[in-house]
Amino acid sequence: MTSLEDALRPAVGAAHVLVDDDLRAPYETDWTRRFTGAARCVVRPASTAEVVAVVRACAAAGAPVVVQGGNTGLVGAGVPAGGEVLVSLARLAEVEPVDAVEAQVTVGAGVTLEKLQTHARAAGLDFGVDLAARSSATVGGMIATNAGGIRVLRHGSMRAQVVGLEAVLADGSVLTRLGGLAKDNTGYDLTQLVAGSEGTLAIVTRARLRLVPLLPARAVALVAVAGTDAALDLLAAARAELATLSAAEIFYPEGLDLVRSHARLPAPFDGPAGAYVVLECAARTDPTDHILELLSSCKAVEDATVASDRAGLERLWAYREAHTEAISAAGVPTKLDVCVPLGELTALVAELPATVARVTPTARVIPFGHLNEGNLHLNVLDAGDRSEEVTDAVLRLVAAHRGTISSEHGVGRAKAPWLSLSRTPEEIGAMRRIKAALDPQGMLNPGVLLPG
Ligand code: 2HG
Ligand code: ZN
Repeated sequence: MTSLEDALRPAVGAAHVLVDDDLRAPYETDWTRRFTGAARCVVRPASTAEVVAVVRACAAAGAPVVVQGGNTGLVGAGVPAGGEVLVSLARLAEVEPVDAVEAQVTVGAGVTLEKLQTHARAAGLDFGVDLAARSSATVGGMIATNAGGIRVLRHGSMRAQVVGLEAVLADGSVLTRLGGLAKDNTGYDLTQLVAGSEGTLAIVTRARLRLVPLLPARAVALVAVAGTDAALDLLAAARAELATLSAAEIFYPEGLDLVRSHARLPAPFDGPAGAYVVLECAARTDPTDHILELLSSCKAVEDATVASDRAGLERLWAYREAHTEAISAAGVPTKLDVCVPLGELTALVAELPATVARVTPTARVIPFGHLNEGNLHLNVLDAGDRSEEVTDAVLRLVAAHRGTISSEHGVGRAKAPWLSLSRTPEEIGAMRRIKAALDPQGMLNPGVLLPG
């Protein structure tokens, strides 16, 4: 009798079935170091046909699989819970030539965001989603989680960029829809069903992506404001007056302190502020004047610094983008990623410290995120063994403010027990029926998204 590993070796090549502990290890712990589990083995297919062979072999052996892209996920969806075959899509890294007329491109699931951006820009276009993990995050994982990032304000989330995909179902059959037609009303939208399904319905192997105009002239303002309310006043003015607005982000003094000591950055302003907003404009020609005009007329602005050269843009963005790394350097955070209506944001931020302190006085919350969407990343440090209780308390607070328990990182294993705070029993029932229809054996990413 042959083992599953013996069936996998001819499917992908013996060098790409990793069984030894030290070879598997880099794939088995997530970026935050919070989620970790032993894989039965790691398999690295290089084509859709190889993914099909892997899925068929695993299905025949009754072996569940967990799918991994760049391993930058933050909800424990891309690392094993224990014993699954880990399918890494990193080798599906082919990029096809940009179709300039359609403004589309077809790429493999393992292509990193950075490679996609470079490829699109070389053709005079750009990709609509951008995020801090760009050098590692891959297209397949970004589709699976419906990733958001800093340009949702201008171009929408990942789903809005995906015009078609190729994906392998749990029985090894392949959905191929890479034609990229702008209009196509021929039944269920399987592409959008798979997008955001966190690897539970199908394994994305290739994607047809929409591209956007390249806007090479950018101006960024880092603005000190009194607090969340003032940040929202500034956002309202920016939305009303800046046709070129491409990002509006927020962070607070707690995060700034961590970032400054981790990245050794100077204080951006002479005095302290209640909150900090990053506004970015992007256009064909320098949009600095637009930003300066807004800053001089908006009463919420207490202090501001503006840049439009490459080094200056990087310097100002670093205060916001270095949050994740700075927080991780300070400990293993409990990561929450929530979204509330903008009218609830001030109350949520104000109530967070007491909510967390009621669970454990040692814990501290570092909020930051995407102001335009009301999407806050709530990173909790020093929760000790009370991480679950902190999660429960904060997610209930968010639900009470009409928010969602997952905004752009996905539900994964981390948030699955709280799914009912954001979705009705009827919705969860419908999701379960779809899952059962497409993956009756429960092969793909078990335990992810749908509570067990
Ligand atoms: C970001 O916006 C990412 O920087 C990561 O979504 C958020 O580390 C986090 O919690
Ligand atoms: Zn984010």
